[in-house]
Amino acid sequence: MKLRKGSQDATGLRFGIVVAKFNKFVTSKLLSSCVEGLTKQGVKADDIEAVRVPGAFEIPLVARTMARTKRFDAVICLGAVIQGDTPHFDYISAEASRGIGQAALDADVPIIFGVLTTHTIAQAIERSDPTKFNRGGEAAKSAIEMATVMRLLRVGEEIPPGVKRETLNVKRETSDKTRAPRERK
Ligand code: INI
Repeated sequence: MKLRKGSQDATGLRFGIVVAKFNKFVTSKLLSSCVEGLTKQGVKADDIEAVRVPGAFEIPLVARTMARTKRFDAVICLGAVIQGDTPHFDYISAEASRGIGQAALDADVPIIFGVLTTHTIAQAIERSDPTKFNRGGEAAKSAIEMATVMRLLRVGEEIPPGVKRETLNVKRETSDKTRAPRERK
């Protein structure tokens, strides 16, 4: 059996983040822990681009748009949907999760679901706290793992079936040619 798995070495990887403004007291913590999680693993600050959106409902469209640019190895979605007295919570959380999953499949780029859906404010605070559940940091780890595993798989994709890797001049790592050019500043 050949077991393929990602790693936590994020050197040279680029990440997009979509973060909801709604419940900012929670999402700002998710954002800071997520960025810290990425940089700790070797991502350069210049290789992280974050976009704010009004609420979790707006996340999928922006995540899909970012992913489709192919400028990112993964896109991370951060938000906090907290249950209230009306069914609003159900609509927002269902649409955010469905839309984020669909966006990843449409764009063919990993998109990470770092949206908290909680019954109470206390639960949301606990989950965003870097000293407790640290969901922002967890989202960063998932993004790095998915980005690295997709790279491994994509190197295989470039080789036609039946052709041995050794007969080709293909390096193990994805070459820069397979990545979209960086934007000029
Ligand atoms: N957006 C959230 O991110 N979290 C919530 O808890 C929330 N609640 O409860 O209403 C919320 N609503 C806003 C929504 O995401 C949209 O921004 C709004 O409906 C405009 O489309």
